[in-house]
Amino acid sequence: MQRFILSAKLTITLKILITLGLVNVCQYLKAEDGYRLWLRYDKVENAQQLAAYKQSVTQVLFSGNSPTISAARKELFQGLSGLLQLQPTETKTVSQNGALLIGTIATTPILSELNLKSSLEKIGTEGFFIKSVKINQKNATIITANTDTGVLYGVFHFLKLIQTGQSLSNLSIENSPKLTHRILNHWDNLDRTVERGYAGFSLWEWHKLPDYLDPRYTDYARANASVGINGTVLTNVNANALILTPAFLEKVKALAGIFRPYGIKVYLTTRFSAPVEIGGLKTADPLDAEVQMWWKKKAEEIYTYIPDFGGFLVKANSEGQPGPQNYGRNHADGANMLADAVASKGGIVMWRAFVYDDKVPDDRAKQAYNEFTPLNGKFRKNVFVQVKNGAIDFQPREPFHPLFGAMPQTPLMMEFQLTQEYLGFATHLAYLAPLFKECLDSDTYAKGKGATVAKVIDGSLHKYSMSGMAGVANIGNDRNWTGHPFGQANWYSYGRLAWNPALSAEEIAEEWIQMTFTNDSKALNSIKEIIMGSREAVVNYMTPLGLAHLMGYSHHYGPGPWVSNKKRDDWTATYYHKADSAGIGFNRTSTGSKALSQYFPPVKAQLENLQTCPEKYLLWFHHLPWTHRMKSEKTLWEDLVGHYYLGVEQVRNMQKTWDSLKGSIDEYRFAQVKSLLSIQEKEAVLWRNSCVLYFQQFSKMPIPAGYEKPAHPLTYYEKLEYKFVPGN
Ligand code: GCV
Repeated sequence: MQRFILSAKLTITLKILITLGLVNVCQYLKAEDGYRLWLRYDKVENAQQLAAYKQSVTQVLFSGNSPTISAARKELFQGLSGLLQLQPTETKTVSQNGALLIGTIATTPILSELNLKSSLEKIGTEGFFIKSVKINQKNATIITANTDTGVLYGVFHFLKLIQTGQSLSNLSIENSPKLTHRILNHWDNLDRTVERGYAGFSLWEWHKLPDYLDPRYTDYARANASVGINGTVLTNVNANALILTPAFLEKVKALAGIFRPYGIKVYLTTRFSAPVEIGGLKTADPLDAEVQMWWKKKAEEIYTYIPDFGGFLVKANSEGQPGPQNYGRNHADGANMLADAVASKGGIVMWRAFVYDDKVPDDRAKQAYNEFTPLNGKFRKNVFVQVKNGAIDFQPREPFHPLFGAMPQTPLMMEFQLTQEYLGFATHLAYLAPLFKECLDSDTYAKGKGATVAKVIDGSLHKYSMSGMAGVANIGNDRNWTGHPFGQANWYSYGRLAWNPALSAEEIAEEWIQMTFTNDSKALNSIKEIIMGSREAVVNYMTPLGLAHLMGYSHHYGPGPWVSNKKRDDWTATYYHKADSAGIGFNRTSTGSKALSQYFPPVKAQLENLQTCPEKYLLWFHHLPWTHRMKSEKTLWEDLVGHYYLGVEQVRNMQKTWDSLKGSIDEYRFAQVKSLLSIQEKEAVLWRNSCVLYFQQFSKMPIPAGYEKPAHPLTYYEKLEYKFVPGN
C-alpha cells in the first residue's frame, strides 16, 4: 500500500514537472550528448539512398577469427544495424547480388581467384582495398588487406562511405597510411589530473585498473582505429617514475589488452631519473653500465607484461625535467641508452626536441635547433626526435620549426597539440586542421623547392626508415570526450592527417561534419563556414601579425600582454612582443637574434625581406615602428587594431551562423555550442580590449574611429585574476 502511494506520488510529481516543461523525459533520454563522436551510425535519412545501400549489402562473408577480426565484425554489424537498420545474414558462399566479403587474402580463399596480388603489394601492412567485383556472376564488394588491422581500417572506411552518403557501386579504393607511427600523447598524470587538459579528468582509472575495465576504453580504441591512430602514450611527458613499477604495469597491461585488437600499441613516458627514484641506483648517467643494465632489465620486465609494448616518449632537460645533461651527456647519449633497452623487442624511443633554458643567453626560438642539429645521425635507428610544429610552443600561429629539413639522418616526428592550451582551451571553437596544414605544407627548401614539412615527416625527403606524427590529446572523461563538441574535430583531423598529410582541412571538415552532425547540405555548409574560419578568428583576437605568447602567466588562460618580471624571462609576454615606444615585434633577422639563419637560404631570404615576409609572420621576425606601412596602406598600429577587432567580428559572425542552424541539428548540441560561443565572444572581447589598450601605451595612437571603445581602462584588465584555471 505504502509502495503504491509512493509511486502514485512520484507519477503525479513527474506529470507536474513535465507539464511545467521542467523535465522533458524523452528529450533527456535521447539527448545527443556527443558521446558517440563521429561513429553515430544513425539511420540514413534519404530513402532512395537507403534502398540502394540495402541492395549492396544483402549478405556478409566474414573470414578470420582473430580479436581484430571480431572487432571489425562487431563494428560492421553495429554500423549496418544503425545506418541501414538491417542485420545482414552471414553466409559462406556468394549466392545473391550485394554480397560483402571481408577478410585478409590469407583467410579468404575466394579472393585468391581475383588476381589482387599487385594491389595488395601496394597497400603494405596497414592499408586496405575495397573493390566492387563479380563473384559467381553476382555483384559483390570486397574489403581486404594484408593484415587483420588493415581489414579493420577497411571496415571503418566502408562505413564512412555510407555515413557520408557516397555510392557503394563501382568501388575501387586502395588506401594506406603515409606515416608509420600515428600516436596520441596523453599528458595524463597518475592522479588523473591532465596537464593542459580541459575535458575533465584522465580516462585512465588507475585506481580501479586492472580489475574494472570501463567500456569507454573500447570506445576510445574504436574512435582511434576509425581514423588510423595506431599508438597511444598513456602518461604525461612530465613523467612519474611509478608508472614503471609492477603495480602500474599490471594496469597498463590491461589497457594494452583492450587496445591491441584495434591495432593500437601502448607507449609510456619515462622519467630519466627512474633508476635513482625507483631503482635505488646512485646515478642515472646514461653512460654508466649499471644504469644501462637497469633500463635493459626494466624493458625486459615491461615486455613480460606487454609483449608488443611500443616504447618510450621522453622529455629530458626541459622545464625542470631530469635528463642526460645532468650528467654532462647529450641528448643522443640519453636516447640511445633507452633505444638499446627496447631495440631487441622492436620498441622505439621518441625523444622530444622541446628544450630551452633561460640560462642560455640566446633567443628561445633558436635553442632546440642549436642543441639537436649537431646530433644529426648520432641517434640509434629506433629513435625519433619529436619536434613541435613551431619553435616556441603551440601558439595560435607559428612559422614551421627550423629543425624540419635540418636533420636528414635522424627521423623527425611531428608533434601537434590538439588540446587548445593557447587557443581558448575547450571553451573556444578553433578547428586546428588549417594550423596543421599550414605547417605541413610549408616549404623547408631543404633539398630545393618542394621539400615540404610533410615530406620531411613522411620520410620521403630523406628516406627515413620510420615516420611519425604525435598529437597531444584533448581527451578527458567529459561525456563528449573533448569538452567542446568541436574539439572532436581536432582529434579526428589529427588522425586523418597522420594517415595522409596531403588531405585538405576542408575535406576532413566535411566528412567530420557529415558523420558528427548532419548530411543536410545547407547545414553542412554553415557548419563548415564556421569551422574553417575559426582558427584565424582566434589568431586575430589573440596574437595577430606574428605575435605570440601573450597569455596569462602559468595557467595560460586569458590575455596577459603585460606579464613580465617572472622567475624566467622566457615565460613572460614582454620577452616575446618587445613593445616599446619605437615599435613592436621580435627582431630575429641578421640585425637581431639571427634565428632566421637557421632556415634554408630561400626561406631566410623571403622572411628577412619586409617586402616578401608574409604579414601573418611579420612580428615574429621583425621589430617594426608603429608607423610602418602595411600592404593595406594602413600603419602597423591601425592594422594591428584592425585584426583584433576583426577577430571579435568573426566570432560574432560564427554566432549568427550557428543561430541559423536552430532546428537543423539536435537541440542538445545546438544549445551547448551556442553557450560556448557566447563565452568565446566575451573572451574575444577581453583579449581584444586588453591587448589593444596595452599596446596603445606604447604606440600612443588612437583606436581608429568607428570601432567600439573598450568598456574599461587598461588597469581594469590588468587586475583581473583567475583562480583554479583548469589544466594547470
Ligand atoms: C607537459 C608547455 C606547457 C607545459 C608542457 C610543455 C611541454 O610549456 O605549458 O605544460 O608540459 O609545454 O610540451 O613539455
